[in-house]
Amino acid sequence: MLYKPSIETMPLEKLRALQSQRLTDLVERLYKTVPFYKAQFDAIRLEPGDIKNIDDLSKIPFTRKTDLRDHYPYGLFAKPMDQIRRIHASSGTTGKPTVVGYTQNDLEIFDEVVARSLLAAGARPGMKLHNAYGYGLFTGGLGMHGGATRLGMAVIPVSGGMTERQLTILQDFKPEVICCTPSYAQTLSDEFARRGISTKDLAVQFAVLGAEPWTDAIRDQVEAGLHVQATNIYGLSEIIGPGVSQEDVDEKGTGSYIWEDHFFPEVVDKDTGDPLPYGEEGVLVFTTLSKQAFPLLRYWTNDICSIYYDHSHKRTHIKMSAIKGRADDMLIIRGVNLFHTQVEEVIHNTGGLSANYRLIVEKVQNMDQVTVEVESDQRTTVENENLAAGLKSKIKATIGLSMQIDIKAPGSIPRSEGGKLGRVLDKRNV
Ligand code: DLL
Repeated sequence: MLYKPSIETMPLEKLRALQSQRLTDLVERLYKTVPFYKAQFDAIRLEPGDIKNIDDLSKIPFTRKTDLRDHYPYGLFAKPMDQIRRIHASSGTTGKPTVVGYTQNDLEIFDEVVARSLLAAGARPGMKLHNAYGYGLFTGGLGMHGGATRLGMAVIPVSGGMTERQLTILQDFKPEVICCTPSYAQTLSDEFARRGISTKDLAVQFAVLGAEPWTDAIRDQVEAGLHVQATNIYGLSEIIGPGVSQEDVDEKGTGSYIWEDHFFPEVVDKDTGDPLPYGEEGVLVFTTLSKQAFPLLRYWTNDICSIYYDHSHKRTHIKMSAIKGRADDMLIIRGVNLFHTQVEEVIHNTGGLSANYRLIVEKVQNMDQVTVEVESDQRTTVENENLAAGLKSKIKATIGLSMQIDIKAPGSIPRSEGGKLGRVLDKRNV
């Protein structure tokens, strides 16, 4: 490994000691500088000195998105504005954006975790990165940019959108690595195919995909379509941006390493908030151990996954499973909980279907009805009918819900234009 092997392979006891030290320092600091945290502690008569090591973390209350909104824009900053060097924001589905800030030291941590992530994804110093994450308030563009520069790559700051230009740059500038959302990687791959351009001669070898949930269905399509090895990068603005966790290119499908020297994860029960054992699925909660400007204690991400140690692999850091969805994006269909990624997995296991799909949810005679629109290039009606019947029965058998299947011609389902793609159209409440 080229980058900081001492940290990524640190024995667990040493990692715990480092985390405990960082947590106790952080708690002292936050109690003094952020009135919200002082009030949180005082309300339950918790004192900074009660937090002696990382095992005491669960004594601390959660911080939620609503707390961030209530202190909009800068109320949770732990450093004065003259020490802030960058501000990002993420737009939620409702209301005001969430505003986050970074000191110079925070930006260095950001660069470091993204550099680690790129390296794990297969990138090496001297390679070129086609960066198709959006630049701007979104953390994706500038976050990947800084980390790639730190690693010693040449960044091509393409940003999102303008697909035609992306294709030209991929062909002519010869980047070895691309990063974008998985749905946009699908768009790029489809566009090459539509124009009859072979991707075999492209220089690109690695795709670093994240910012939205995705499964092996999309991985297979992108890997075949662009001739790359595709890995998952996860992160959120509140914690730092991209680079909270990353899948290793040699360990695809086994989860993403969380850089837990900086971001301490817990998975908790979505109803009770009780910490869950490793391997159980629940809500991911993070404590930022080393950030200065915008540190968070036990931040409730709303993302659903599990965390576990996997000692058969390269690093000692904990892994997280692919995100199934966000707790607030979970559909409830006739009483059954459903994430769109579950349907994506079944599509993947059915064969003959592309991973371009969306779910339309409606009320029909007061009953929830889900229609799966999915593309296939099978031509005859009979073939399409067979595919639809196969998918329908697999969905019923694995998810337990009856859904309508609508096989569509290639290119007829809306594509990502660079940003995050919504795969569900819920018409029930409009
Ligand atoms: O999406 C940061 C990012 C940029 C991550 C580029 C990866 C690549 P936000 O806009 O604040 O930040 O959105 C964060 O996106 O809580 C998840 O729900 C979702 N998300 C991010 N990465 C993944 C992923 C960026 N790999 C929210 N898989 C998070 C599933 C993801 N969901």
